[in-house]
Amino acid sequence: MSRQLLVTGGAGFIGANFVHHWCQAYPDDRVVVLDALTYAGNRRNLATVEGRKNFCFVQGDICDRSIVDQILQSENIDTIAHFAAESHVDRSILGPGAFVQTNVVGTFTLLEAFRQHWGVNSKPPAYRFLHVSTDEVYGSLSPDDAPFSETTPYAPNSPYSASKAGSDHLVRAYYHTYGMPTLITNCSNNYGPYQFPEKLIPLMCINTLIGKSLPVYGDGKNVRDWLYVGDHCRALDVVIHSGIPGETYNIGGNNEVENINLVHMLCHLMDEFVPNLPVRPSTDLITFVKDRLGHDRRYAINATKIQNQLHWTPSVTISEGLRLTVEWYLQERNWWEPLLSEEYQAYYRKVYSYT
Ligand code: NAD
Ligand code: TDX
Repeated sequence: MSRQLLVTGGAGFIGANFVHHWCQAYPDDRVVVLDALTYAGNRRNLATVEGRKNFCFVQGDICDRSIVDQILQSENIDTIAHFAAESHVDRSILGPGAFVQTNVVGTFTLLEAFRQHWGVNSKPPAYRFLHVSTDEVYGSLSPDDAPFSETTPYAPNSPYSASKAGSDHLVRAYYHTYGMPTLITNCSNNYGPYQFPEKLIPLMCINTLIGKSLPVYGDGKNVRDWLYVGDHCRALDVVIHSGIPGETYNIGGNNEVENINLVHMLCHLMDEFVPNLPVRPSTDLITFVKDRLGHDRRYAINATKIQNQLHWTPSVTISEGLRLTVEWYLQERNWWEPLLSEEYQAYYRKVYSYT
């Protein structure tokens, strides 16, 4: 069966990787991207699929009900893959309002529009609403705690994770109340091509290349569970095709790494790949800076449910994935240089006020 997909946030990091994956794997499916092109959205992320007859890009806000209704109807959408969000924790600390608006109100708008569209079409069993969420909704783990499972109670600690938790609860309620065929995924930290420069891995790669200090928050011993973005996209594919409506699936890489160790790994790759770095060894650029407010200590995912029930496992190891990612940022200087705009520099000064 071919699908007509609406991908919200498809011009962002994971959304664009997902669109590439889907267009390659299912060339007969229709893919419509709805994206507001905020600072994090970039039409160039979709350059390789623009021009395909089964692809269409619409610039618009997920909070705009009329535009959402119009796309659902005119494109006869049967599947929503919902990525659009404000996604950066540090920005949510500086200004939480946009997070509540897009992540909560935007998700609510999509749910309402899809509920109406699904009902008008006599509730077809193949319809799906996939909500792409995060492991951050579960809060923070101590070193000896078991990894997050699908039954771990929610305990979000940042405005970002609280807004994602709010949206998860709404999605869950639409299944339980209306029987709408929703699916929720909670994934760990992604990395790979097209990630905006503000996030840890691209930030460290870019700063090393331009000889800027590498800001590590606090003692650098916070732990994240890293997953290569292509593996996340394959997991979302199996959840859309084989996931059971109403269910939640945790997705993770089984790759717990302390931030400081990750930064060291990146520095070593940079030293290996780039002979003429402004500062060598690049570890000399590492600077411990004031900690992020409310900084979660450790995230870790127990992904046995999706592994056992849907037969998904990550395929890219952390060392392979970091190598691929560093190579991409080295080759794609023309992609990231324009993103270091005046607006970005102003944001950077606010977060890293020591510079
Ligand atoms: P991103 O910030 O790179 O991209 C977000 C995209 O959404 C951008 O293209 C932006 O223009 C668009 N957008 C923002 N507000 C919008 C609005 N109101 N209307 C329409 N489009 C809007 O984010 P990402 O890292 O690709 O994350 C995608 C999703 O995956 C998010 O929902 C995030 O919570 C979730 N997630 C991310 C990670 C991660 O490590 N990056 C991990 C787990 C889950
Ligand atoms: O300059 C930095 N220095 C630093 O030490 C930055 C940007 C980050 N960090 C630390 C904070 C975190 O412990 O590195 C870790 C990773 O930081 P981010 O890349 O900002 O990711 P995180 O806050 O963990 O959230 C990410 O993963 C879960 C995504 O941004 C979220 O959208 C996703 O839900």
